[in-house]
Amino acid sequence: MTSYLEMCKSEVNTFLAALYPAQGPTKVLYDAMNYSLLTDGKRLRPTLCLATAETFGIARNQVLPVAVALELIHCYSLIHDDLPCMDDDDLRRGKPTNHRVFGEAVALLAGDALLTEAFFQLAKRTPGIPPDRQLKMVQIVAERAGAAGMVGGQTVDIEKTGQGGTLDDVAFIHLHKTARLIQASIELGALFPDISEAKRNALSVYGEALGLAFQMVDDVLDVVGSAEELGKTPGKDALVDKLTFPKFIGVEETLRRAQEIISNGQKALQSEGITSPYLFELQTTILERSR
Ligand code: GRG
Repeated sequence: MTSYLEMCKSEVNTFLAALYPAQGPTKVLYDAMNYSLLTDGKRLRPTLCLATAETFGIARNQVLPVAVALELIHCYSLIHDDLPCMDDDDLRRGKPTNHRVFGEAVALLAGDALLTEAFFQLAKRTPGIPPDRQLKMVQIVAERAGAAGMVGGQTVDIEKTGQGGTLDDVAFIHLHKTARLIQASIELGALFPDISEAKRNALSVYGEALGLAFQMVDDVLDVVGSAEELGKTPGKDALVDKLTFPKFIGVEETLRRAQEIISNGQKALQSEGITSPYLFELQTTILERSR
C-alpha cells in the first residue's frame, strides 16, 4: 500500500518537475536548479504542510504551490551548504553536489534563484485564503528561514564547529538551522483552514518539536554512519568535530530525548483536540527513519 508520505512525495515531485522548463540564455541556471530540485529528496517539509492542511479537510492541490515553496528553500540551503566556503561536500542525495557539476558561481546563483522563487510561489494568490493569512505565510517563511532562523543557525554552526561548543550551542543550532523550517511547514499548513489561534499555536509547538526530533535522529544516523565507515562501534566519540547531540549525551540518550520532545509536542495537539493520522504517520517516519 502506498504510504501518505509516498503519495505526497509523488505529487510534490510532479509539481516540481513542471516548474522550471530550461531554455534560452539562462538555460544553465535552470539546469542547475532542476539538477538539485529533481533529485530524490524525502520532500518532508512540503509533505508536513500538506498533511497539516489536510488534517482540517483542505485539498492537497490547493496547498501544493505553498508547500513546494518550502522545498525550494530547503533545496537552496542544501546547495549553499555544500559549497566550498561552507561544508565543501562532493555528494548530496547520492549524486555529485551542484557546484561539482555546474561550478561554484552557477551553484551559488541556482541557490539564490530557488530562494527567490520560493517567495514568488508564496505570493501567488491562493483562492479561498484571505490575503492577510497569505501575507502571514510570507512573513513566517522569511522569519523561520532568515537571520532569526535557518541562516542564523547556520552562522552559529560555522562559528562554533571546531571550537568545541556546548550542548546549549547544539540545541540552539538544531532549533534554528533545522527545526524552524520544519515548524514553518506545519505553521503554513495551519493557515489554510479556518481554525482558532489556539489550534495554530498548538500546531506550531508540535512543529518545533518535530523539527528538533528530526535533527536529533539525523545526528544519530550521522554518528552511526560515521562509526560504520570507520569500523567502530557507534558511540560518544564517533564524531569529534561536528556539533551533535550524541557527541555530548550519547546515542541512547539522544533518542530518548527525541521521543520525549515529540511526546510533549503531541500533548500540545491533544490539549486542542487535534488528532491527525497524516501527521502521526510522518512523526513515526521521522523517529524511525534510516536515511
Ligand atoms: C543558508 C547556506 C545556508 C544553509 C542553511 C539547512 C542548512 C543551513 C544546511 C543544510 C545542511 C544540513 C545538514 C542541515 C540540517 C538539516 C538536514 C538534516 C537537512 C537534510 O534534510 P533532509 O534529510 O534531506 O530532509 P532530503 O535530501 O531528504 O531533502
